Amino acid sequence: ATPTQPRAATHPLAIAPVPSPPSSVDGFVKQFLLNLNFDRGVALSESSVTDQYFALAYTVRDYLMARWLEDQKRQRDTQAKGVCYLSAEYLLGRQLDNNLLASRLTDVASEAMAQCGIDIEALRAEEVEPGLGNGGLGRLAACFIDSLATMSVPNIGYGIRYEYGIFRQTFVDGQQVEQPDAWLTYGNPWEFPHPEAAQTIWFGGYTETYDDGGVTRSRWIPGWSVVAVPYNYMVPGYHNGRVNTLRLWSAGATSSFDLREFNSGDYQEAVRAQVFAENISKVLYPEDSTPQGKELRLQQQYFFCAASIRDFLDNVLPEGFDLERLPERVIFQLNDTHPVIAVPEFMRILVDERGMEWDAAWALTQQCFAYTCHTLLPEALEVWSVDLLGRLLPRHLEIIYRINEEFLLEVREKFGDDEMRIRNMSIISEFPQRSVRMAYLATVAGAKVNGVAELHSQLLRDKVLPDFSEFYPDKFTNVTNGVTPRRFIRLANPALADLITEALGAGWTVDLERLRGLEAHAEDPEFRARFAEVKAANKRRLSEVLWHRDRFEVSDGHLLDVMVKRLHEYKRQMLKLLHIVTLYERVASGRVAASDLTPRTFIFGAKAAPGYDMAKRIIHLINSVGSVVNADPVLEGRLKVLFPPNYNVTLAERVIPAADLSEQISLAGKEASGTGNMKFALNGALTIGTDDGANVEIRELVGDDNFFLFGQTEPEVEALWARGYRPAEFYRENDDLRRAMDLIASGAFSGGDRSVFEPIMSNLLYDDRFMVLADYASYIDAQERVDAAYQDQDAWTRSAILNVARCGFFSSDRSMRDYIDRIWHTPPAPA
Ligand code: F58
Repeated sequence: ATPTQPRAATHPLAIAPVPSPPSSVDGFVKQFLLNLNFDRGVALSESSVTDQYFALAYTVRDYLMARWLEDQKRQRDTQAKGVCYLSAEYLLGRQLDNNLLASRLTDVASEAMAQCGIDIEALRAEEVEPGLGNGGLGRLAACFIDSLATMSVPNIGYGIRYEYGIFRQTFVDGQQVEQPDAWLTYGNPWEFPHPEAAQTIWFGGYTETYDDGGVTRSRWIPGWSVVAVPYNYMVPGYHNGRVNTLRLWSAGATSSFDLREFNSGDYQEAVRAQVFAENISKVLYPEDSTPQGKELRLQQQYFFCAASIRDFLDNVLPEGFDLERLPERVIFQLNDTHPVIAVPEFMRILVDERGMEWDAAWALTQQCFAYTCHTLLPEALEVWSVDLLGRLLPRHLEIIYRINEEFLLEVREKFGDDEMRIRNMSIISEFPQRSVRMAYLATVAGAKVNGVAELHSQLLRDKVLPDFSEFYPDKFTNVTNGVTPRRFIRLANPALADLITEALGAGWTVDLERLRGLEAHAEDPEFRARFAEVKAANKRRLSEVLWHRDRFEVSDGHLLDVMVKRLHEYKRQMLKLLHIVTLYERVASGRVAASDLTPRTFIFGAKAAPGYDMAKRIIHLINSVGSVVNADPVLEGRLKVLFPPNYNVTLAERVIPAADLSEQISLAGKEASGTGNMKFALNGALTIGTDDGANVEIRELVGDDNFFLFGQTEPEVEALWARGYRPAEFYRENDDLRRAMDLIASGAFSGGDRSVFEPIMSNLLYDDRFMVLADYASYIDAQERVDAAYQDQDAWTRSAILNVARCGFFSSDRSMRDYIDRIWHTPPAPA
């Protein structure tokens, strides 16, 4: 186990952490060379870029180390209430720059590297980003732990150290091909493994009842186990000297397991056990919304939850801690349903292992957990078949049954024997097979349930969990998402950050509402000119990146129109594509002169879940349209479609600051929040968007004049479904739409082959679950307003500045304050 009580110190230097090296260039150079020599085992003259990157990373770590150790000690000493964030995903992005920024070492490090004759840019480029998440949900977790550290809130982020993160996307003939993301190949300088603190995690087996002094109790006799090895990561606060911890678990074989096999001489079998165990943390499931119900995924979930709960109870809490006081000490925040299995695990520990009465344990659980929901799509709500759950975690299934039984009794007490309602609210659903509804379990167990934007939270109450919100009227709340201004303004857009600091002074990075001060500057022509120059410079920078990366060229003077997010039908990349094909078709057919087009470059970035057929076809179509449009001289180079493969956090940091127009065009009522929308607005892009997710709040803040709204509202969508939606009617009645779809269907983008994209076209015509055709006319109309607005560059820039000025609300620091006020009730840590 981790030593929680430090041994008595004898040497004077041993009573406190070794102090940080001096923050001078000389001090930095010296430390860097020490690391290069002693940790990498090379001399500077012989070192590779990889060696240099590692030594630089170690050096940055060295500066953070004393603070990290102090914070861990402080947390042990004060036992202040903290947040355990349980998340299966953390989409961290590169660490080097962020950690330099947090520790105020950016300039010192550049100068030190220069003195060593090293280009620090090359070292930056050497870092492989940890892609331990799929998209919004994982990136949100990364923003949140950054904000908590910056706000000095004690926090441990718990998750999984996947050996392979989100797949690398490549295109072969325009089609997505997935490659494994072997991000650990060269090692990882940012992690601290603690194999000595490994825990055994049990699975399978059976339960039995036994007599405990006259009471019949149940206990679990598990069948097999793996070990969970913690890897710690530093999470430094921005300029506040705080360093929190992210603890990710890696799976391995238990030694008893392979020893037994080894002794019996079956070496093959011993190795098989090893491989089997390591599988659990081998790879991130690349699903973006539809959980597949795979056994390994449930193993992953239980693996990290069990390790985390036990780690907290055994290693973070002091020995002999009175569990009755746990709610004063911790809140476990469940990032979606993926960690909900922590609930029955917590109950099992309290009741079976610590001998607590069920009711007392349940009362604690209902104070110590809270649940964040990130979706509205019914197919995205996780369920686990009772078969599978019972096989893997038989005792947990019993516990879930009992939770459900007692919950349904309460429901009966309140609503009477309304069997329909009972069936609807049961944690166990009976069709199509008996399964556990994880969102219901989370809702019953959690002290609070929150959605991630106002509209989403309201729909969650009214549409997804209406019976529950009636039963628990005070449980439901909203916390609108946010993004960290450190990574997404300071690091991603240094030119804008400098301009803001010049206008407003320092301090806005941790108090983003101060951006309001830019409103006045929006009226200053000189400021507008400088803001426009920043945007232009960011476009040039992006252009270099895309040239270097993909040999793409971004033409000067184009409106940069960007849609980057996971590929999903509800997000409607198809709507964007129909706009592009419409513009092309108008010119190709001679109805519009190329010279009348507003020059635009469209940038897509999107990964499709490997098993999501329609999404992959849409990727193929985007690439195919791009090939034709980019090559057709009829357009005189006025439209360009660029789809750089493998969109990730690193690319986002280059694309977002360059964008003029942000595409947030999901069908109303489908996107829970979106966070890309916030990043774009904060970097001075204007949004074209539907009344969905956090777009609603963005528009309210920036004002209708600075936002291109289109499409049906959520109630209008509902009404159209109720009337009967027939997409083919929209096709027949809209000439532009018909021509665009006919052009695709004709094989114009598939070398004459009409079959390739037929499934997309017939889906749109006869099904169109996400009402692409219904919103098409309104979208095209809004795009025409965009074109018109872009003619007046100065007015556009003014709008862009107002977007930045009015979006300070979307800092994840504010999200954290809302969680603290509405859910966690953690006091700020003493300075
Ligand atoms: C996203 N969900 C929402 N899920 O779609 C987005 O609106 C929201 O802004 C964001 O969460 C943060 O709240 C999301 O990213 C996943 O990626 C899951 C991964 C695991 C399988 C199920 C989907």
